[in-house]
Amino acid sequence: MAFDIDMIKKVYSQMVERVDKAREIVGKPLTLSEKILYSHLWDGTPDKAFTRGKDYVDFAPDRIALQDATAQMALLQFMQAGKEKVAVPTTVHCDHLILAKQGAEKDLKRANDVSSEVFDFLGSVSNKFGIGFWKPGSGIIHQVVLENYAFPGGMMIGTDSHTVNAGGLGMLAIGVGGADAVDVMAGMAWELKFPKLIGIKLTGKLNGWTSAKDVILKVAGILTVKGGTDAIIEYFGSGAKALSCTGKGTICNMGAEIGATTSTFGYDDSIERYLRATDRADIADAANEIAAYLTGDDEVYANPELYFDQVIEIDLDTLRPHLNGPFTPDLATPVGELGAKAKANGWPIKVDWGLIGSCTNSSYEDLTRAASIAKQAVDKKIKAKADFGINPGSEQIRYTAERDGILKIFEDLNATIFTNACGPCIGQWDRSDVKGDEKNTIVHSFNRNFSKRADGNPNTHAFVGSPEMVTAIAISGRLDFDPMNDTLLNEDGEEVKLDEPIGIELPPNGFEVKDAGFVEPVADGSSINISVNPTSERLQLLTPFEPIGNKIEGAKLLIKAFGKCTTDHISMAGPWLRFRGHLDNISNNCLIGAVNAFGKKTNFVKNQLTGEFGGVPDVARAYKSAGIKTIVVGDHNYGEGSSREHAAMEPRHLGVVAVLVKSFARIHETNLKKQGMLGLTFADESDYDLIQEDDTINFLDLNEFAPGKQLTIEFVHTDGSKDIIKTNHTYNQSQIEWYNKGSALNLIKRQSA
Ligand code: MIC
Ligand code: SF4
Repeated sequence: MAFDIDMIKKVYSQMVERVDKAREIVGKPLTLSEKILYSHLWDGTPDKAFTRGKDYVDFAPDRIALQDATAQMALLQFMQAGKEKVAVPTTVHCDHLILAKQGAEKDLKRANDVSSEVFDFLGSVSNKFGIGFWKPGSGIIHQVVLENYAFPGGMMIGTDSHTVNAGGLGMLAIGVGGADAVDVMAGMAWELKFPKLIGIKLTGKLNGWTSAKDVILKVAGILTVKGGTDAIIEYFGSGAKALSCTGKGTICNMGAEIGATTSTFGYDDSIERYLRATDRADIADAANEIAAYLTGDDEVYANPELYFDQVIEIDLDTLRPHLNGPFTPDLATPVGELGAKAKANGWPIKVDWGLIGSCTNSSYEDLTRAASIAKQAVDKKIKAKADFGINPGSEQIRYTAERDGILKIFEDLNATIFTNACGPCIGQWDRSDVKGDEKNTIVHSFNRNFSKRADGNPNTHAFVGSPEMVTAIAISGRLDFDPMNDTLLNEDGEEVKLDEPIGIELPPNGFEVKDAGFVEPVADGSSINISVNPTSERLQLLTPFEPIGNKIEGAKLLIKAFGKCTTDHISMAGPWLRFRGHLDNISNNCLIGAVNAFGKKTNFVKNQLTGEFGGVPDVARAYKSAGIKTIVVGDHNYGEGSSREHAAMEPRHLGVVAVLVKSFARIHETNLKKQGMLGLTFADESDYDLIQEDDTINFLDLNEFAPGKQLTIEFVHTDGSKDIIKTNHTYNQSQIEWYNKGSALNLIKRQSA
């Protein structure tokens, strides 16, 4: 039986009336995305149509998921909101804090020792406030959500950008910062700009080496890392129906890499099969009763150009397997063409590691397809040239894969089976084969490959591919290997070829698990006390931010970031995940990965008070103690990647008042607003070039801060000359209130008091 089935039935019971009403108001057939959006309005039944890409709308999500690395800050904020219980079903998943080193058993034990303080804190806060708790080792948040909580037609938010994975089950699942989750946990509406809609029509059928992963690798190549910003991507067509539910999940998961608000698929047979296979026949039965409401209207899919803002068509019959990278997930190259490209660019051809799993690609189908390649290597006497590691997505997947002999196949290839957790995908990887900054190549089936992400080494060239392609490449040990055309030499000196992968969509003997790792909260948690040790280096209670006020004069430039500046550059993960619950300590990584436009070095900026250069956090702290406000300047898609609100809270804590960039990634822009800061964009992009290292900065009309009104900023250069520039912002009136009060949380606290 499904969790929270009554909630799901309630959603379905309202859906028919709300969708019918929306269709009448909008005056035309509806996409699935619109059906879900209009049936989740905070105000109930729709009474007006919204303008895509423009109107801010209040929504009522059905559920929330948090993972350990973001939950700490989210729950530290929620604890201040003055509530007894969470207002909607919520879960916490311990998956990001487990270092991959020696294999599952030892690694999990070590993590439970090293991070017991944090896990105990998350466990007791969950118990107190009625939150379901998934222990370390239970699996990666998005797999566990897909297996247990996602449902067609639902809307959820999660404090992780890959929450969007649940779109594979026909949901609108959206990644947010912790402060957004706090709103909903506290029983308030969740605000989102009504998204634009991109329709992707899939025709044909996947075949041979091509997998669901290649659909999204291709889409990333077409749309680039910012092409999905402020849009929902809806997949449809015969090719979509032919994909497995978990394959759909993979495609939706990596929608985060193109900045999409979320991605989704209409309810169909494969989704029904997955629901039944994961013991949720009750949801499948309920969904079948309103099936037409859980997918787009026929007219929409027949003439998509009339209903979507943009339409892309991909023919799965001819789609080729891809490898994307290095350093960015949208650099798409068909397998077979990578050798020449790598040579031209100096990317190492030798592959040192193949890694599969993660929240993106660890389904039963993924593992069986990869295992079918691994088995051939063993049978045909080929030794894997690269090291090989696997992070199963959940204990249920791991247990079932072990029972069915799949893990044994990988072990025969000398693979290390790591914990059911994020591991190397988030830099939780104690990699011993490469020393220092040595140039090297790895391939993985994860979603992100930003610089330094997996192992902290800026010279690790990471390429993203399907699990079966990663397996083949790892076996060959070469980036230019094309398993469709090339042969390998086996131990007997014979040339052998790998046959096409064969996968099994769902386990023929059903999923099985002994201890899934779930802890249900007590019914009444009011007597549970949460204590945070004041000397802890991992957890720190929050002190409310003071409002910045409407006078910013004499501010200094902390850093002008050059080029790609993701949340990994702003607040690195890996070893720093250890401080995610301690704002002051984690602030010591603030912007240390960003490249300074002056001098092109990382973590090396001028302190204008002394004329000396220092690390970004140190210089920021120097300005802060001198009572000087600072600003950060950046390029396009600033804050791409993670939902981590630390990337906003750290600069805020260190005295940064405004972040001025060419464009923002959606979640990060909201995170800045929530923490009571100014997130601004250049009205004229080329003004970025006017800003100099020693500038003194004055805001000229901040006292007139209002929706839709530009803000004017004066940059006074050291030679006495000035540039006065216009900046845009997207604050509405209530978001300006967050700024005025110092943060959104300060406002909630006032309201509950
Ligand atoms: C990621 O994949 O970058 C993460 C780590 O899961 C983040 C969340 C975090 O920073 O804790 C995300 O995707 O939001
Ligand atoms: Fe974990 Fe990687 Fe998925 Fe993020 S992308 S949730 S780090 S597995």
